[in-house]
Amino acid sequence: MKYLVILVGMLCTQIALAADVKVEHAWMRATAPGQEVAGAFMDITSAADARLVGVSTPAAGTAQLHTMSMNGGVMEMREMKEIALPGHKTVKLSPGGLHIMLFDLKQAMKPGDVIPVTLDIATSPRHHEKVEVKVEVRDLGGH
Ligand SMILES: [Cu+2]
Repeated sequence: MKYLVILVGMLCTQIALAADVKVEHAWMRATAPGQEVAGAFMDITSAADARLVGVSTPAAGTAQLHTMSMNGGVMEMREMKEIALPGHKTVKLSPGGLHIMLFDLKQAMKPGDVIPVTLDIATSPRHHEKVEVKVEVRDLGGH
């Protein structure tokens, strides 16, 4: 079923030249001293079927797309090659689910900081759009 959805999405995006992607509520938690890995979260809505295929930021050495799920009572995280963005549907990257994982953070993330993150979104097999997102660092008192 998942493959069918992806295939249909690819057919549809042939005619969509601009994805018109909206990103809202982009945030991450403030980091603890010495913490070099953190998740980033946001709501992504694309006007047309598209795929999030990459992410980068000057604030981290590496950024990956991740998914999290329960497996035999244990939370498991794994890297995704891409995240489908069905047209007119808001895809939520959130704690415990899909997320962006930042590795090798260059500096401590303090509440109020704003981290620039670039999303690489494929709107068709040949067309990519770079979407600049400002990720707000929040203190949720979790440390
Ligand atoms: Cu992760």
